[in-house]
Amino acid sequence: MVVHEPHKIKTVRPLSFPTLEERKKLLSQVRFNVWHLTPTQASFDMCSLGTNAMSQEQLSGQLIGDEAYAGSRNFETLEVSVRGVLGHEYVCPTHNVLGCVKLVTATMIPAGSAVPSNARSRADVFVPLGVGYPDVRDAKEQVFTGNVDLERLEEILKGQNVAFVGLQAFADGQHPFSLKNLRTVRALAERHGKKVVCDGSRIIENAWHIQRHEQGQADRPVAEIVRQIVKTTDVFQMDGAQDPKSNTGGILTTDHPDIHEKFMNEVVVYEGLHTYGGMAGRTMEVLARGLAEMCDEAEVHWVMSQTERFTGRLREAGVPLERGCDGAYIRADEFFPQIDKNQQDTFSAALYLLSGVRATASGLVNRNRLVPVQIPRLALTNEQLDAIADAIICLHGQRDAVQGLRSLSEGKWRDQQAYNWVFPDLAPFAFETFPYEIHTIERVAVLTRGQREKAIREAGYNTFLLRSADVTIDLLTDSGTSAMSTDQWALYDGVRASASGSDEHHRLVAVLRDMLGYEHIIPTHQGRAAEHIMSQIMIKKGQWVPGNMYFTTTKLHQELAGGIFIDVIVDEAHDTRSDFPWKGNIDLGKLKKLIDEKGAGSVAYVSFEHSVNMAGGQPVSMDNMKDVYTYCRSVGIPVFFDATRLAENAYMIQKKDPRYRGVTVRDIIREMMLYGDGCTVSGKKDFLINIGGLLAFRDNRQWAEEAEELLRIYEGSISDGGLATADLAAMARGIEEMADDRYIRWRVEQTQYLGRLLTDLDVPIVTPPGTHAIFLDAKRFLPHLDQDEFPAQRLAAEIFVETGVRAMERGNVSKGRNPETGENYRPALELVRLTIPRRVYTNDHMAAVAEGVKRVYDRRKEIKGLKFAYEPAKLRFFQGRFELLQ
Ligand code: P70
Repeated sequence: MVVHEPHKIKTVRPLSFPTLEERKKLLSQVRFNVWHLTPTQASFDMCSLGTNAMSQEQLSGQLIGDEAYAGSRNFETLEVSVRGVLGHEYVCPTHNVLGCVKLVTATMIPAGSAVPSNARSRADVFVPLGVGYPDVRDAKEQVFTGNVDLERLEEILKGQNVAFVGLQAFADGQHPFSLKNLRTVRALAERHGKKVVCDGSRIIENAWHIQRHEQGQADRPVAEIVRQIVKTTDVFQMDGAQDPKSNTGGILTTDHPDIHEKFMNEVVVYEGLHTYGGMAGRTMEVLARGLAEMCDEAEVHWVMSQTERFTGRLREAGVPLERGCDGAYIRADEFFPQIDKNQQDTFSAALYLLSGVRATASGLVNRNRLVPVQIPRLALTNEQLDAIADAIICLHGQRDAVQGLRSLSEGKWRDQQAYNWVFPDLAPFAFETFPYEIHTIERVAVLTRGQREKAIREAGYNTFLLRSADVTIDLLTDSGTSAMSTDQWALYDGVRASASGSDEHHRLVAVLRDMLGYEHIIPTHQGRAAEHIMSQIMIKKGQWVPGNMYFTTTKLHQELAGGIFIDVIVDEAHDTRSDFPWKGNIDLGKLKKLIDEKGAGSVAYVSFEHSVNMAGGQPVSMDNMKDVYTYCRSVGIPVFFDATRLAENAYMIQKKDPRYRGVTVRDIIREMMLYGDGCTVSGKKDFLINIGGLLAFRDNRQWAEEAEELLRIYEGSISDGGLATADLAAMARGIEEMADDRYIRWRVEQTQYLGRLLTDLDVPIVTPPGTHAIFLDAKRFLPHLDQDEFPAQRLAAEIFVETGVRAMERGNVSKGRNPETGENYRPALELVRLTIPRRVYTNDHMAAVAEGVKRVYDRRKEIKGLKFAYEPAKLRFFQGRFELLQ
């Protein structure tokens, strides 16, 4: 079974991909020490400290810091989390783990004493303070390499003046201990009257290793193992920026009231008061929520599976590395055997030069020979990690071409190093991945099959009536379901709201004029509002409205205005097996015939949809837009686009029309829009927003004025169309983002990927795959069912039961009954739509969807049809309920 994230993406942060020339320039600016680069100068920044994606619940904690100096509520939340998750009674907050170390040093390490430890990384701190720091790690142990050599510890306990035994969970990021060893160490320390102090910043990774590899632990949840580890120590400390996924903060916990008392008395000297300890109130809240979430079994397994996959891929390719709890720790000296100095920083510089990936050693210069390539928790997809591994493998293949960095000045710490370098001539490497990192996630439901059967039965076998909370992967629609970017959020939050003119409105107008080349920009609250106004001002009763296949809301408003919709799409659009690349095209012959027959005066306008939804997300060619417009201009009929999915259509032109291969999507959009007189848009799709729409006209002032007249009555003011000012801000930014070539390519190619997976599995789908959705052909999927047994409706329900994936019926149920005959329409297309939200799901989700649909396909013969239990008169697909046919 395909493993996928137990969550979906809530907010994305755009990545930057500097060119080779930019990378060369930046490298020389930082004297070839990548430590000094910034994340926006890198493609991927491989560091796991404070870089994790949060859950939306955790992020929301950021907004409820009470920021009280004393007795803050956030501290109380933190206490509850610590007691609940870690099991210790007392907690002392600190600004980060160094704050913990400082308090422990001040209160628990008398001058001249030593701290035997299984970790080396704290030598940076202890050695300068004059604390003895003997290594007691068991070098012979193979699996639990962080275990303590008990004989050696006993020797030290007897011989030296020991302050306490200092342990680290997953010591130095590479060495986990076992529960058994930990318990023995504690007993040994106790016999010598010493305490055990443990840094558990990476306790989750250690607990996972115990569950995986220690005898008798396989069936225990991570949460239980975590608690047991903590309870086995006397003092436990954590860096908030590690497992609790905060951006900073620290905690020091214990069950000993006397030790806690000492911490409280010291914390005021170094950190802050004992109820905030150098953390902002919001940080305590984020940390507390992160603690409460960090043992989530599904999340732990997902994070660890990513680490295993990443290191496995590198190891298989022969890259010399050590296991890291959070990534691969590259053995730089073995990576570059021909180089005798500065191998670590040479690796960092060469990897950045090749790919823009930043990975760097930190701390003291001569600590070890490793470069950690750490995975920020939950922030990257497997597709990205595979590509990052490939960059390292690609560098490894060209390692002989790399010369070592030459030191200009040598310091004690890594950030003090500066070098000279001769750029190696490397074969180029380019990323073709999801161009974002994950900023926030939302957990998804994981139900048992039995629970899903119950849920769909209660929903009357109608996926519209399912609760979102019961859905694992929601492919009902791409409408309003996009993940916003951090840039959109920043503008959204920074807005100055207004019920009249606003800066955001001006900005939106400017962005749209530039993107579309249209003069008159009228925001609406969503697409159907724009369709309503467009239809009302442009259609006279009894006029024809030819279009390339209908869309439900569009057609409805044309009819409400007294128009008659007529379909003039090419015939190929109705053939689910045709491979014609431009199935969204208007058949110019059909259009001319209509106008010849009815006369130009009886046609209101041509309704021209980009990337035609009901045909399967099928694009229109540039030539077709040009031809239709040329003809319509000659007979005086306006052309209005439904430009809801204009960027997706533009990408298809870039991909399939060789003349546009090198042209940016932005320029293609602008040319497309030239061949029309105006447009309506549901902004909830390509505009990357959760609400919003648009009505626009190229240059006809009179239409615009008439539209604004209706806008004021039905929608809101002419400067907001009924949208919040904040939504205008998000929309303006979303429009810029939709035309980013990397984004739109990834977006449409993800849909194509799902299509390919399904065709490779012989599942019948509409070909070629569209831009926003894959349509399953229910007639071919369930050929034994009559169309009045609603095969698409049943198939959508069955897919939910099998996989937790929610799809949408687009067939006999949606089309309804013929009011004259009372019979079902039995349309040519009987489809199930798997619609892909933008920036929300990863390719692993897509693979899981394909695999699940295939399982349904394999048992298709046992699937029976449905009959209505309740059938509403209008738009019956929304509220209708069904029963299984026996
Ligand atoms: C979908 C959504 C909306 C849509 C569209 C095109 C090409 C206009 C609109 C309306 C939502 C939907 C709507 C009706 C029935 C089922 C689903 N399509 N033009 O899932 O825009 O929703 O903003 O008013 O696709 O396909 P709006």
